[in-house]
Amino acid sequence: MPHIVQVRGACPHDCPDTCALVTTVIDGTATKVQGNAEHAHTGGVLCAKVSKYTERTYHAGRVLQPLKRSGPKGSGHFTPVSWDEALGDIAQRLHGIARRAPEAILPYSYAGTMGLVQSESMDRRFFHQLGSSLLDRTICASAGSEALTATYGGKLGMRVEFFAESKLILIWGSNSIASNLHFWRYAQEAKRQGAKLICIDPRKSETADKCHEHLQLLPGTDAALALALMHELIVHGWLDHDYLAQHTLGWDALKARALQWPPERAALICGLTVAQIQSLARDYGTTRPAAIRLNYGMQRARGGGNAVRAVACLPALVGAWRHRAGGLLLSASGVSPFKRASLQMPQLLGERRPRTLNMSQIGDVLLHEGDAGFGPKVEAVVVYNSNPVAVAPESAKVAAGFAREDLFTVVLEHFMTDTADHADYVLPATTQLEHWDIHGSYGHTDVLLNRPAIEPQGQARSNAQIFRDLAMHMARLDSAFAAACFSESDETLCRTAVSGTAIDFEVLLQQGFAHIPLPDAPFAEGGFATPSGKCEFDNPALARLGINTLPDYLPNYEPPTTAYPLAMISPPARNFLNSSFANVASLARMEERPLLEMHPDDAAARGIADGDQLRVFNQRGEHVCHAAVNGRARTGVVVGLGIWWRKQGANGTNVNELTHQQLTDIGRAPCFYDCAVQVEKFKELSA
Ligand SMILES: Nc1nc2c(c(=O)[nH]1)N[C@H]1C(S)=C(S)[C@@H](COP(=O)(O)OP(=O)(O)OC[C@H]3O[C@@H](n4cnc5c(=O)[nH]c(N)nc54)[C@H](O)[C@@H]3O)O[C@H]1N2
Ligand SMILES: Nc1nc2c(c(=O)[nH]1)N[C@H]1C(S)=C(S)[C@@H](COP(=O)(O)OP(=O)(O)OC[C@H]3O[C@@H](n4cnc5c(=O)[nH]c(N)nc54)[C@H](O)[C@@H]3O)O[C@H]1N2
Ligand code: SF4
Ligand SMILES: [Mo]
Repeated sequence: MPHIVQVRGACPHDCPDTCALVTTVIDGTATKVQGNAEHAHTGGVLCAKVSKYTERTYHAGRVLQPLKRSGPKGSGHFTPVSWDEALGDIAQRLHGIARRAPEAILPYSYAGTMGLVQSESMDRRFFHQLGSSLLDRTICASAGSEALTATYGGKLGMRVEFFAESKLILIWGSNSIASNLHFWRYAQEAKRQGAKLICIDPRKSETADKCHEHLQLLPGTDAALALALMHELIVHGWLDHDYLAQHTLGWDALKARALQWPPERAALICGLTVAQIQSLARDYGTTRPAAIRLNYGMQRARGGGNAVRAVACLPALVGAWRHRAGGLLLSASGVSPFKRASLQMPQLLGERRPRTLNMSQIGDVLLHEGDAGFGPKVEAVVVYNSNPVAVAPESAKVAAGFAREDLFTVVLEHFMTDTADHADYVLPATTQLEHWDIHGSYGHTDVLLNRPAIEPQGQARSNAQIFRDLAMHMARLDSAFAAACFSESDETLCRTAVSGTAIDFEVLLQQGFAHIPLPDAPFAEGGFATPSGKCEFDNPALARLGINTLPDYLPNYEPPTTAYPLAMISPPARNFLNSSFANVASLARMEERPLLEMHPDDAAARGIADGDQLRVFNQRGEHVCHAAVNGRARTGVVVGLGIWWRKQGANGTNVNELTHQQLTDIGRAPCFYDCAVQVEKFKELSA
């Protein structure tokens, strides 16, 4: 008789849905991964990517033993070594640098797994004790997070389930069907109940296809649109004066600003018609309850933070917050009860205050020679849960930085990514099926527990285990690493994350998820988390950033020019998760090959037809891929769906060869979608 068990878990990926998983294990082998039907937000449904999680877990390309570089940097030549040899050598190297200049060591991690244990617990303790540089984790969400916090006082918003009761939903800067599928299920429910769905996106996305209306604005112009909507709400009297008076700060100033934004002005900037803007304003001003699902699309341009602020003001103008199905959701992760400080132990820093380096400028950071302002040159990088050579902007510089022969690089990975290729040591990490973890979510408000379903594959160890083991090797050189906090198990860390909170670990053990107790409508009676307790239209604290304290429209860094007349955006492909899954054959087949979507007019003007190989380039570099003249791009905009690995590209590049390292107005985040390019038919390489 085969031994069959079902193990409850959580999807680890950087996705707002944080699904509850059930893995079927037969005689120690995971045979399928499904959605947990008992978890309401998951509803038993997973996306195509994670339905293939066993394909990823048992992939022939898994790194299953520690590897040491045996060829030139970046050549991808490695020799297997024992854990003891790898960790002993890494400890020696890091200790040697730390004795001279601890800040010359840089941890680099993001959300390859979102679990608290495998992404922000033992690793942070280790680096805090070491005194290495701190990392400003800005690559995804900080523009919007800080903008939302400047307006509402935290990452707070509607509960996602109540979108199902809305009568109007603006899906603004989000391709929900691709990147937030479980929100889309609530939106569809609303649609069935008669709600109108409007998508605001420069690309005719899969989501735009399914909405009643689509406003195909130019990238980076959302603040202008939001200000014009305010203009219309004011001139037509579609305002909730009582809500404005009681629960907002700075209305007179915002009103004066918005009155400078008639739809005619915004229409020119946004590339929309006046009628489109007026019609959107009418819908928003006259439909109750009205909800906005605001997402990351608009944040990845110079004015991304201001754009989020402008949109985030809208619900207060019309009093949408009064109803639980009205308001706005960007992220509600601010309600998370986790004991992050207990996991990360910043007190291990003692008196030390290391510098903070911005992950979104890793290219420049690694190429910096060091000086009084910057501090010491970076001599060692430890990368985990991230693939910076593929995902960080201006990748020629990132790759050149990682190719430095004098840089000591350790990469904890599942696969030989573009980044792992550049390592001195690659250490095999476990996948979500092989380790414990605990998860919050940025798209719903439940907490999930992930239990290991199978044994670690090969010699893989969990990230937390690797940092525990590294601490043990360090302890031979520096006794501070012998402290008890460096030996707590993954399961203990899961418990620590919720101990003393409203979340009962026993409930997590039993059902795999637990609800955070919350009111239905967060701001029905005001009660914003800002210092004033109000929705802060005007926030004087923003003056320190050198920006206007009221929401404003900031033009892109790279407006189209004669040399580079096309605006390139590069949102995620539906079947990849950032650069994860690009190596899973069945999913890569669905995405076919690296593509650039073009409008028929822009393609024809360059003699390009659907399927042609092309060269997309600017002053930073070039990327060779194929044209998709598929009706999704508007004139003046091209779309390079990501994120393919560089080594999958015809000329060894991906879209980030073209992006730059300038930062957003708020949040120090990258401007992936603020990027001017030119395109021409490619002549030399063949497919
Ligand atoms: N399948 C899949 N799901 C994912 C991911 C993935 O890679 N694949 N990535 C995950 C991660 S890390 C994140 S951060 C989220 C991101 O997912 P979203 O929050 O949905 O953000 P993006 O995919 O960056 O962009 C969403 C939409 O915004 C549009 N857009 C681009 N520029 C602008 C603009 O200036 N204004 C407006 N209004 N829209 C614009 C894009 O065309 C795109 O259709 O998704 C997560 N989910
Ligand atoms: N041009 C362009 N660039 C972008 C974006 C864009 O829209 N356009 N999106 C940006 C955004 S929103 C984000 S969030 C970033 C994402 O960038 P990253 O956070 O780097 O995300 P991934 O590319 O998915 O890489 C995560 C890596 O972590 C590994 N991993 C997963 N789980 C574990 C684990 O438990 N242990 C270890 N050691 N490794 C693990 C995976 O194998 C994978 O290689 O990319 C950004 N880059
Ligand atoms: S990637 Fe997102 S939609 Fe897919 S299983 Fe994970 S949480 Fe759910
Ligand atoms: Mo992201």
